Amino acid sequence: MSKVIVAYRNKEFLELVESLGHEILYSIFMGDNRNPKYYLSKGKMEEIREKADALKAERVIVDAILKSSQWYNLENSFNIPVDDKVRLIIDIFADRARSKEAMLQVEYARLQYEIPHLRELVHQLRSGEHPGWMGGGEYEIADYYQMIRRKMARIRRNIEKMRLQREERRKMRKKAGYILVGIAGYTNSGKSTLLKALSGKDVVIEERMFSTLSTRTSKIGKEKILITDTVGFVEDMPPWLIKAFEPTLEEIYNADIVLLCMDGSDSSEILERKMNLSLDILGSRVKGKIIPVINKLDMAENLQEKIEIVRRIGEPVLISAREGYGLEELVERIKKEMNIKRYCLEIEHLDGEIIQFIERFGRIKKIASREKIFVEFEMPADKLDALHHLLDLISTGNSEGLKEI
Ligand SMILES: Nc1nc2c(ncn2[C@@H]2O[C@H](COP(=O)(O)OP(=O)(O)OP(=O)(O)O)[C@@H](O)[C@H]2O)c(=O)[nH]1
Ligand SMILES: [Mg+2]
Repeated sequence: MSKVIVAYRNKEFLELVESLGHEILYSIFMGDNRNPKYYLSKGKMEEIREKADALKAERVIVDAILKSSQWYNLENSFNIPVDDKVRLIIDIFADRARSKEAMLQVEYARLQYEIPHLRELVHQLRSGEHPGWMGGGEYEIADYYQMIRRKMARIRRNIEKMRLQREERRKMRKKAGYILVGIAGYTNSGKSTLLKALSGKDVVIEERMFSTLSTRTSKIGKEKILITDTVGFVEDMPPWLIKAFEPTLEEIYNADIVLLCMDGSDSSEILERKMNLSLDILGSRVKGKIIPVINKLDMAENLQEKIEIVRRIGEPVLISAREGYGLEELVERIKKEMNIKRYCLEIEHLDGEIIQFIERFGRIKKIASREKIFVEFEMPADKLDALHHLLDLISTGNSEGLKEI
């Protein structure tokens, strides 16, 4: 990675830069003064140029979404590569991508990012400001541009294929009676830690942003619940970049329950900002219920204030995914939201079909046989009518032995 100079608006941006492994030689707060041609003000430009020379910086990173003309002007002025926030996020994604799907999505985003920059280069060449720049010049860039377009179309087809497979898989899981739970939230809020704590499986957890890009689905213990981890959110992600990861987010949009994981160790103000941002991204597309979860309780100060903020979207469940605190309550809450109830069935003869039905949609807790057979089980309440029907179909009056407990 590179030795960089960073112009930032938000301290969080420095973390983002460091999480990619860059060495920050110097950072400068941007303030509100802007020169539209460069985005940065003249004074800041001067300061950066001086520091870049003195410290031998290899790259300048700007906490903004630059117009391609601004990017071009900055590179020309500094004479070293300039990255904006979008470019940085794409680089981080590229670094973290492990699955084939994530790699394709990152590649797509990268190409999409390049297009306006290429247009800018062509524009500059045509206007004659840079005769002969890049050797072959204009035509070479035009060819390259066509190639990118073709490549993007190919990737899009591949991603669409994977999306359909994913949809099919989701349908099968639903048919098999699973409740689908998705974990959403800001990057580094502890989503993967939560998945691991609930499922006991190994997942990548790191003290850096965007450690997870692709989804991973696990079962919660013996419950009929499947839980999926997803890519984290961050401020200022342009809509097209979020769209590149849409197939992954579909796991969230189509889940029965979405756990909105929040970092309780953030200040109330930051927690609120991140919560609002997450809700903006999830928007109206979430079909299931959102359960707000405040994580990192072990490090949370002013908890009451944070609970009040989060109550706006629902009563939060308080957990520490790392310390394993509050996880049972969370599972209970999921069941409650799904209206999973506990029943007892008292029956003369337990038919295989009945067992199959209960196991498909619920979970048997206890079977005891005295004169009759007693089955205690949990099941979503909306399956009750169907079970009644099945019981009576097997033997009239059978369903009288079925009670909620
Ligand atoms: N103190 C404390 N730290 C936690 C807790 N849960 C997670 N962490 C830490 O928070 C950091 C991020 O955790 P991850 O689970 O990787 O976060 P994530 O939301 O999956 O992040 P991305 O995949 O980057 O979006 C790690 O260093 C975890 O150890 C917790 O309950 N308490
Ligand atoms: Mg993760």
